[in-house]
Amino acid sequence: MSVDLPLPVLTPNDFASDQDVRWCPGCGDYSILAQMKKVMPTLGLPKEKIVFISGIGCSSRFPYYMNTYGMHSIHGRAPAVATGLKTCRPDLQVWVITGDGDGLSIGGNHLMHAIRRNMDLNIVLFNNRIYGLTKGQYSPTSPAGKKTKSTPMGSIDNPLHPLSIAIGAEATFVARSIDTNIKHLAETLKRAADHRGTAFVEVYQNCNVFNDGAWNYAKDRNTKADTTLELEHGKPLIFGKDRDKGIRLNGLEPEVVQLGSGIAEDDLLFHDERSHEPSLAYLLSRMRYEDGYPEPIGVFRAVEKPKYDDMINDQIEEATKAHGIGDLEKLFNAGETWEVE
Ligand SMILES: Cc1ncc(C[n+]2csc(CCOP(=O)(O)OP(=O)(O)O)c2C)c(N)n1
Ligand code: SF4
Repeated sequence: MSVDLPLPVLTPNDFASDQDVRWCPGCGDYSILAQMKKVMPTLGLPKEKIVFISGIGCSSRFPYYMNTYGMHSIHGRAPAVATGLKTCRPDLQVWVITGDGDGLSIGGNHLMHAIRRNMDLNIVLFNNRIYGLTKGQYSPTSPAGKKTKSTPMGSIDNPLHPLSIAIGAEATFVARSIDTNIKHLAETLKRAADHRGTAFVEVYQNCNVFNDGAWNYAKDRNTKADTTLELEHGKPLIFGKDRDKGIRLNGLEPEVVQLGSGIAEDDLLFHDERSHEPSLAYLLSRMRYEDGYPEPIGVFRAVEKPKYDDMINDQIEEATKAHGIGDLEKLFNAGETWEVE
């Protein structure tokens, strides 16, 4: 007979591993780790039900530092490993930790398919717009013109924008936060954890050694009210130090407008994170500081859709009912087989 014992009350410290953290002092990764440890005890899960799976990169050292199950896998393949695990063990909460290089370069294909399947995974992409671990080559999110050791004359690649990719693949939960905005970051991670289906979170993360200040415009206390816009479901898109600016739709383009001069709140675009049509969320993902827009932070999209892990396990159950439990050895040797000598 098994008895369900009440869960022990856990604290952030219970989620700290005994490993020495090897990130450079001042790296934004520390803050993401601290917020993750803070969020974990609020999930009501025992530690052994939580798994962190990463690829390769500084960010991908993350699982070592969490006192949960974890796997530092191979470059770009964390979504594939996580997909296998979550399918076989739907009772686990599975997190994927990746970087802009790991997730969008070598792992782009894997990331896209995990997202479009709506696996119940929480994917956190640490975006520092550089390859940190390999000492500062440009990454898929580096801006055009970026000078690095691998692009001494400036990058001529068009950068990828992680949230546009995720929304393009119709992710059911899409959010952005910033390493230094710790309250917002914790709330965003918590919402991702609570979402059923793929939750994709981009975190603006500073690499103070190889790309220091990449996100300063969005962090500087003097400018951030004008360069970012906090999304709130059902609310108009308003921003600015005096909350006197907004975003209006002009045809198919977002337009920055000044409130008051004949323009009222009702004229603005209202945020609807629950819209099943992803076009407006995509439009938000295209608002960039360099094009004169405030960059949205918060939840862009949060919709319900059937989950891949549920559907595949339903199919397995149905097939087992119809045909009995399969025998892999028998299957391998079924039909026409031959031996190569
Ligand atoms: C198959 C393979 N190709 C290339 C590398 C080299 N490599 C290691 S980490 C990395 C990029 C990591 O960048 P990012 O995901 O942005 O992580 P960060 O270190 O910035 O956190 C590369 C190219 C590797 N380890 N394995
Ligand atoms: S190289 Fe950059 S991303 Fe890597 S640990 Fe150092 S500061 Fe962080």
